Amino acid sequence: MAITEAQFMDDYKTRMLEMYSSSITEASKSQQYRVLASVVRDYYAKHWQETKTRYQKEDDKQVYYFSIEFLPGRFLPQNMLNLGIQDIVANGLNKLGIDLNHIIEQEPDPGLGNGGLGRLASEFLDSAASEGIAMHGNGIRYQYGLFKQEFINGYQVELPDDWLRNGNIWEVRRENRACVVHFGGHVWLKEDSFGKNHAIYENAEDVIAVPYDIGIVGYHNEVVNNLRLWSAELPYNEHQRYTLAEKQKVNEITQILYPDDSNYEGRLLRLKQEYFFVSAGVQSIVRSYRRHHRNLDDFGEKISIHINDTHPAMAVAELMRVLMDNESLSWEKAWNITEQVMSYTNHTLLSEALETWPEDMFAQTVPRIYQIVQEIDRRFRLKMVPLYGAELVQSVAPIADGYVRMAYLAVIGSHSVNGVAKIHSQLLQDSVLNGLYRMYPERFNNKTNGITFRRWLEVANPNLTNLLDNQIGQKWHKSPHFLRSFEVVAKDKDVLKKLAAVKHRNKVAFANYVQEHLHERINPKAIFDVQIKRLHAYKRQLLHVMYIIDEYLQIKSGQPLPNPRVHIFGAKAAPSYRYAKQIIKLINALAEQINHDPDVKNQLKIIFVPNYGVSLAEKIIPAADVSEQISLAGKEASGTSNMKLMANGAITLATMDGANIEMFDAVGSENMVTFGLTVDDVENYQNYHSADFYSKDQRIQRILNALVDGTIKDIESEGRDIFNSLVQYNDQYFLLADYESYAQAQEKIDMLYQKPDCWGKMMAYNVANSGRFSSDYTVIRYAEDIWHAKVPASIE
Ligand code: H53
Repeated sequence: MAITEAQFMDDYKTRMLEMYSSSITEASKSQQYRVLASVVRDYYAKHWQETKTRYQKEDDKQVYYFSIEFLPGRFLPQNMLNLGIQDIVANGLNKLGIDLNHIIEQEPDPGLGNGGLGRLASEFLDSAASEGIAMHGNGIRYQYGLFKQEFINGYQVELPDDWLRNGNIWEVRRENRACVVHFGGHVWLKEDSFGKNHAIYENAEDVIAVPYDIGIVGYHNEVVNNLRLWSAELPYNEHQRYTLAEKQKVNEITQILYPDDSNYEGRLLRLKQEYFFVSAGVQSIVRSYRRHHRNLDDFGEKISIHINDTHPAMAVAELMRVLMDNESLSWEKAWNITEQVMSYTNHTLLSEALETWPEDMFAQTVPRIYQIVQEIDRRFRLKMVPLYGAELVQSVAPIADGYVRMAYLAVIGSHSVNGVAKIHSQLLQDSVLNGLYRMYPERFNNKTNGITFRRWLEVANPNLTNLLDNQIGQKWHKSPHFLRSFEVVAKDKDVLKKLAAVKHRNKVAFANYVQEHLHERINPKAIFDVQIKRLHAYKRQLLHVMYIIDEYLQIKSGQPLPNPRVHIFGAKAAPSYRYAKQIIKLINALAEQINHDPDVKNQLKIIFVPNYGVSLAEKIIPAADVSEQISLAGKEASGTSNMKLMANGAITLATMDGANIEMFDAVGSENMVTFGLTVDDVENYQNYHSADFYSKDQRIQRILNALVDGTIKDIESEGRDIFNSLVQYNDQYFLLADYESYAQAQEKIDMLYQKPDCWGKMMAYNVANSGRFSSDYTVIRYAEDIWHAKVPASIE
């Protein structure tokens, strides 16, 4: 973008006056932030409008990514980077006496997602815009984001995340694009004098969906796509007055994000949320298409709707509804279009995360959608029973045993179904979706997740970015495959030293952050051993904790550790997930004890960073030495923090699960430390008795006893429950079976860390081979194989 420093300073001062009638020095930091955000928004406003017009003029296929979560992180640094103005802004502000880094810290992270799913959706938006692919987000504008996490006495406490308190500079409310969404009541079909059916809604509850649009700025390419988030409001009617209770009931729909990650709770409000953003999204897509097309003949060629996990699966039935009830298409014509338009990504194999709605709740909440799903079910059975038999068909039909099954609906209504890592896609075909795979094998494919190097290197790790730029040039900014050449360059010992110096500088920066915010001193020479992800039993933070206890007992018995270690955790637990919260308490209790035990003498520290989210990840990841990716094999669909940490030169300590397997293929066995049961081992494990591991292995015994014998203070009930889960209730996630191999892997890490040349080479190989995990490539594969959308940028 062609803007000079002088021009920027002028724009900034003027905007400060316009918005706050204030001078720069008088303004608060938060005002300084809002002024800057508003100026930056102006810089892409024209591109935003022009992108829209160009798409219309060229009649490009438009892709809509429907997701109940987005996790964009701060927009300001990303937008400045993508517009190519970060240096101009930093220098200009500097001259005005403002430190850009302080201003960036003022922007709250939009809490519109829980974890991997939402973050991936945002990375895809960034990548699509950067590749010039016409892809837009469709989701919910939650008034309150995921809760703000605090620890009180080591327990997780959830506080509201009022992220919109000071408004959101990046969004534009578009009342003129509002839609009506019908809930409940009765629906019947009335034939008009031309023999066409019309759906008549009686006693339905109408809710207005008002869109708020956020521009998604592409990287140096003047493309700005759209993220449309819907907010629920009451219909405006001057004759009708509403009670407070009625208003609250409607506002409730978009008030709060459900704090569950890969876990499903069959709650009515969630069903409403899902239909709300799906219906509004589908209606607005059809309406805007109709503004520029005389009929719907080419709709399937020009529109793609992507169903991100099962939450938006009702899009299948909603598009059918709109095409039949509003556009008077026949079932057959509408169904052909729907199959052509829809595609679905599955993100989990966990049965507890696959949505199934009780039929009566579904029928009462979205009666017309229920009728349509019933008809989809009837036709599916009619076609498939003669081919595959009643039993198989029953096992995968959209409605069975009193439930509407969203994953099956999504597969049946889409032309493409994908998993998010090779192994995950394979397991989907072999197990969870096997019945449907047999019926529609051509629909199934894999799209391994990816990350955006712009945020995880250029924004988050300027030190490493500079080193890479100096060593291999800047081509990797546009095509991360070029990182590969760092492998060759890094054969030079001098470069490895520089790489080590970068890591050290990042560790010092994080140590300073920890000291300032958590009042704990950590030694930057220690191994920074990082596990950052939602707290979930299958992710096995507890395995990591077992090793810390092991280390602690070792120190207490008089043996020093080979290297000092800092174990860094970031994790939120769903508020209703008792076991996960007990593990949080355990980690905090251990931290309290170990960090203050004079015998430990700073050999060992635990830092549990509260309120983990995108902005904290940007601070932790560049400083990480070890990346813990230790889920039970077969449980983590892909993972994405594994890729971010790899790109930042952390060494992965991993089970053969999700995308770890592809990372292993990329770097080779010398550059990654793996351990534990494989998917096949887990599947073939006959008669697992965790109690045997406890009784036979003295090391495990010592560790687990520490949970219940008072060695670890202040965890009376948690220690006992956790102990029981592992010993009495047969350790669902095979921690004890994997412990020995995990501990050996940790010992290997210690050994490798003591050889700086070797460690440096491993770091370099990880950085150099991470390029293939760029979400730019992933999105291009979606565009080419699934959406059949134009990919303008040629990739080198
Ligand atoms: O999605 C990530 C995966 C990760 C998986 C996660 C996920 C959620 O965050 C929420 C719901 C869900 O079904 C899956 O757990 O393995 O990397 C993006 O694909």
